[in-house]
Amino acid sequence: MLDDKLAEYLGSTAGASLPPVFRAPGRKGRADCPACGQSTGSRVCPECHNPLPSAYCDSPGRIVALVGAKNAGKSTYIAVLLHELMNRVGTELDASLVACDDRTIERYKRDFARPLLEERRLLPTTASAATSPREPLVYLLTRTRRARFAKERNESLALVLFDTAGEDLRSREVRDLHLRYLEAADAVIFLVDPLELPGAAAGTPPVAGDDPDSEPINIIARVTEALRQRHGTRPGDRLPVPVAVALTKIDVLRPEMLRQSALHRSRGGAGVLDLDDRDAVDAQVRALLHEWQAGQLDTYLGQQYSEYALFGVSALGGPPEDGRVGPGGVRPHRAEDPLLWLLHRFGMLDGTRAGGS
Ligand SMILES: Nc1nc2c(ncn2[C@@H]2O[C@H](COP(=O)(O)OP(=O)(O)O)[C@@H](O)[C@H]2O)c(=O)[nH]1
Ligand SMILES: [Mg+2]
Repeated sequence: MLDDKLAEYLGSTAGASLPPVFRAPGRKGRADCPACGQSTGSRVCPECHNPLPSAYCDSPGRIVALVGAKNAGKSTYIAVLLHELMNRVGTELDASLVACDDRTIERYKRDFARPLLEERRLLPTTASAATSPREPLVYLLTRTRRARFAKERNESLALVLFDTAGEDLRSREVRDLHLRYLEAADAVIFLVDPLELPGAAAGTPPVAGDDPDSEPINIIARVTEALRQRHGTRPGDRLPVPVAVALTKIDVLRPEMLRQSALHRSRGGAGVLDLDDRDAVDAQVRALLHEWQAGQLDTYLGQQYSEYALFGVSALGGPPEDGRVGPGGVRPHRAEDPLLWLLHRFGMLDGTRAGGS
């Protein structure tokens, strides 16, 4: 039957049909309908009536919001990051990544993996949440840890990935109805296209022109505002939410700039976070931001967040050609770095330094 709350969220009655919604303690993941007595394992959000993932993904969840201007590379990055986690990086970390609901499986295949990884087509621009409500991708990441003198144990993390277009953040209406999760984010991955920074394009004007809403500092300021609402911090206090800021598409940067640099090297893959490498990349990206007249972004993050880290990634590994992935295929470079850092922050990945701990 038609569900009014879901219809309101979707902005249409199409697809807004649901069995009756009722409140229940939901222990063991099931409950009986008070009206007809039928038992159900389906759960919906009490606010918007959107379906929730099954109970096995319940705890402990971390919401990672992925934010960036239009064209920053968000969708491409999500496609590649998830694929890396399910394959190479998953193997390295002894981690499995499993979708928590059928919609996630279906959407990942249809909107991300099939077009980009199989058909090698660039992804279409993400529609605004106002016209097509955004559903998150929800995964359970489970890591087996082997400590030298302790028993093997599994640690799990529900990873909730939202792909948010920067332009959605300017409308309070859209923010209130569709982007409430931003307030609840446990971590933010903020993607910045270096070619949009004034100094990086070297002569060519940034593609977005002078739309202030697509400027990285304005987008991160909107997110900061949302986070402050939940945390209730005073303006002078730093927010405790870790923020990973990644320059995307670093394959387009002039090669002489990257040669023999930390960013250019590959990360040594050993199932730990190499803290020396982390420091080197962080310093290099900071230097690039300042060189490209985006030092303000660095300063702002330092003022607002107690923990933020800078990254440089390439999801594709090379420039696309004619609307398609380049001839070498998708060859990600350091795409997993921001997530590894977050896992380290969440206590799920050890950090090491060359000189011992
Ligand atoms: N050279 C290069 N281009 C990229 C990369 N990732 C994305 N792009 C380009 O950036 C465009 C926008 O990417 P998309 O993921 O759709 O951005 P979104 O709007 O933030 O979701 C794509 O069409 C690609 O042409 C990358 O790693 N390298
Ligand atoms: Mg997109």
